[in-house]
Amino acid sequence: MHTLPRSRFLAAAFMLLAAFAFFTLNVSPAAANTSIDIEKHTNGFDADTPEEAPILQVGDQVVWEYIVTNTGFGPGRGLTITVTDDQGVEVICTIDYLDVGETTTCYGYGIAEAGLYSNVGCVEGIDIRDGVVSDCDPSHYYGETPPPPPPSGGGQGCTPGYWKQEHHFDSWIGYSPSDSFDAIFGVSYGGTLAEAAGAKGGGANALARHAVAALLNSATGGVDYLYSTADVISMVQAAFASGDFNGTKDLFEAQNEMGCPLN
Ligand SMILES: [Ca+2]
Repeated sequence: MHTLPRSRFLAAAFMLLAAFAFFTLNVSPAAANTSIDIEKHTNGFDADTPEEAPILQVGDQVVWEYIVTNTGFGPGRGLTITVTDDQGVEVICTIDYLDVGETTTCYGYGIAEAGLYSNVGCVEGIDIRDGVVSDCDPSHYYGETPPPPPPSGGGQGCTPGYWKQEHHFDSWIGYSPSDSFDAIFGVSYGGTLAEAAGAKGGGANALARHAVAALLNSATGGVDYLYSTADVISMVQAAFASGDFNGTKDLFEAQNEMGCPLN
């Protein structure tokens, strides 16, 4: 068996190492450049930090973009690229092939939740030659709870004198001049709504005409009326039950004379 002197063996081993290093560093320069990039956006904002988070209203649609760029990865032999989201957002993405220098965008969808929301999109590429490369990028939004709608302040009302006129009957919404007053309000008074609107005198008659005006003011979208239709009906029922017509009449009258926006 032929054996090399120890010094020649070491020299050969060194040559092999040098050759390996040469091939690793020079013959496969692509390995050093291998990379893939992902930029994740929320509703168009990169928003990498919480400070950059766009403000959304709770319930708004959220669109996440996962923008993947092949910045120098793989010749494409057995290339696979997958995109995931750390919060479990379903990433809609089909990357059959992504050449070096090419970019594609994947999408995820959600509904804005309250408070600061953060998720991270990650891409992983696997190639026969280059192995595994990956990149991750976060984005944020802040979900703001919309303020409740301001309570209807009222401030408008049309008078019985307006509503009783026949040429204003086209402003009646939801009720007809010929409807029975008693059927609508659930009381015993008599006559139609139109007759009640034109009733003269005090007591029950004064309440009846203002009740009809209040009812019609509450039912039309054209008048910003203080009371709802349900309020008006229950107030009328309470007045008839108690016999105190004047107190309720005064309340309606104050609102019915606030100013009529209808023509
Ligand atoms: Ca980002």
